[in-house]
Amino acid sequence: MSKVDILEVKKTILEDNDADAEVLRGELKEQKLCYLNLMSSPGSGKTTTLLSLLKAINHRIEVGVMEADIDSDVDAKTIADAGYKSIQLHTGGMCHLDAEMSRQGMRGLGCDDLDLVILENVGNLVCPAEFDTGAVLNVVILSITEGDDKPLKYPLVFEQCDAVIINKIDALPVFDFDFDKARANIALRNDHATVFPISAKTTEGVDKLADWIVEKVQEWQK
Ligand SMILES: Nc1nc2c(ncn2[C@@H]2O[C@H](COP(=O)(O)OP(=O)(O)O)[C@@H](O)[C@H]2O)c(=O)[nH]1
Ligand SMILES: [Mg+2]
Repeated sequence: MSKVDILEVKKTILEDNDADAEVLRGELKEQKLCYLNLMSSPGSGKTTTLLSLLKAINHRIEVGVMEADIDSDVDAKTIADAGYKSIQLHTGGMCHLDAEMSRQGMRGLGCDDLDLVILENVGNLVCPAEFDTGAVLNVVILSITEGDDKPLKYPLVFEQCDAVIINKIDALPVFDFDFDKARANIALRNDHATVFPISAKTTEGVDKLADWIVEKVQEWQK
């Protein structure tokens, strides 16, 4: 197993995280570095999706991963074992990251050689949505094992995202997940989010998601 750096990130002392998030986006634009915040409930497949996605991106752009958790370094090791740059961020018990914690994480990761940093945010559909990380792209995973009604129950995270990944479609035969209902529930919250049905396990649908991300990163770098 790879050895990875673990960084204890400290919450901002600034009162206005929203303003700091705008400052961070400006810094990233100057550096031609894109930042994607990946959010979902625990176990919906963030790490597995990242592994499939990084393979599908296939170094068309260079990507580094920040794994945020309250404890452990298993996810950062999984990404490093697959041959990608990663760092584990510990949040000191907090269930989200803010813009300053993101900035500290990027410094620890080292981004000079990167086009994109992906944050695997703390598994939670509530807290992460309440704090702007400074991300350029916000993406939510809804796995079919969670049910098609989650956009109704957790509005904010679905309102703020640019894309919704519907993961674990390989398990559709054994769950009563209704795609039309899920799309309608997402549309109620957000009429511009692109929906990507995928299986991180079989990699079905992952190429389309990878192409969308590469395109968005190249747009940001223009
Ligand atoms: N069947 C199936 N299982 C998946 C898929 N994606 C993830 N899993 C499984 O779901 C569990 C949690 O996945 P993980 O990536 O660790 O989720 P995370 O906590 O959101 O990072 C693991 O047992 C994965 O193997 C998928 O597309 N299909
Ligand atoms: Mg994970």
